[in-house]
Amino acid sequence: MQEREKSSNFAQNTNWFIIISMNAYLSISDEVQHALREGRAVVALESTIISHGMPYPQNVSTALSVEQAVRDAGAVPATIAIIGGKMKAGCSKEEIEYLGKQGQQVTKASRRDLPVLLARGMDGATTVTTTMMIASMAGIRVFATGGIGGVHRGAETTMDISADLEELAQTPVMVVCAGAKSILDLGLTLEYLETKGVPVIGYGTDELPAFYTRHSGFRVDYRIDSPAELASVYKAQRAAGLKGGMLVTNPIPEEYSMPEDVINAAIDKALQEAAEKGIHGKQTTPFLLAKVKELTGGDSLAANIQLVLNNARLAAEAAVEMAE
Ligand code: PSU
Ligand code: MN
Repeated sequence: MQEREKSSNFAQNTNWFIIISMNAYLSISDEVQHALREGRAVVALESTIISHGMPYPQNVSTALSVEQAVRDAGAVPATIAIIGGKMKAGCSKEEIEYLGKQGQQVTKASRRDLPVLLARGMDGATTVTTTMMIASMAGIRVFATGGIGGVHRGAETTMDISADLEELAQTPVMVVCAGAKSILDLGLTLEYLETKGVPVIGYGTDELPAFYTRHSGFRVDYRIDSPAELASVYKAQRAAGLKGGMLVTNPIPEEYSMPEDVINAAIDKALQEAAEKGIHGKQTTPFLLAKVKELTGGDSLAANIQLVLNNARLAAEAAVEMAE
């Protein structure tokens, strides 16, 4: 039995090595490669949150403390981005600093952007979609972020639905987030995820958290209270041959959550301004995020930083359970 396990591990590792060495556009850092080869816990982290989600220099310091939080919980962080036309799993400190300084100058890279960015040797900050894709290519199973994209308010006419939802439906990565901001239509976002067959888990809660606040009024499919059970659900999904990932929504810690009326007023104002200015397409989410931040001052940034750290810790704990 043990021999059999050993040889199937060997076969898996060999397959993994062949797959990653076949992709000329994929570049995995030495540390991440070693961890994966030894079957240790690895947590993917996205880079659009660095370039488009927070101002410099807080974006860089946050990205580095998030990596540290993953390490403190016993896993190896892999910040993902596109640098010089390579899909990087495991950015260096210098690369994180570079993306943070470039800010909105870097292309926000979704699935449809990859072929051109790679062929032209360009840089790109990865969204939830492309971070999941690259994590999966590298063999990383868990990913921590702040908030995901979803169905925008008014999508029944604009058809603005984030590619993040499609990716969750097809790519086998567990995404740990703090729910979604109510710049989106949260009810429609849940409906869409249901249609696409994506399990939505509340961590320690029956309610979908709304990023800055712990409550949205919408129920999630399942409540799970331990990293071990998160890992077992992910493993069952794989063992049963099911496609797609899963969404873990982890509420912001009470002490950092924001007053609902303050945040909702800011969101309403941001949506109104976006409509007046005719903001659309890939600019919508970064515009709304920046406006909300501007309207709520430093408070929302502080909350944002804390919830990402909280998600990184949980993702690392789940990854450690998976590796055992
Ligand atoms: N929502 C947030 N913070 C973010 C994003 C969304 O609260 O940083 C970013 C993520 O990278 C997400 C992307 O994948 O925006 C979604 O963009 P769009 O709505 O254009 O798909
Ligand atoms: Mn969109």
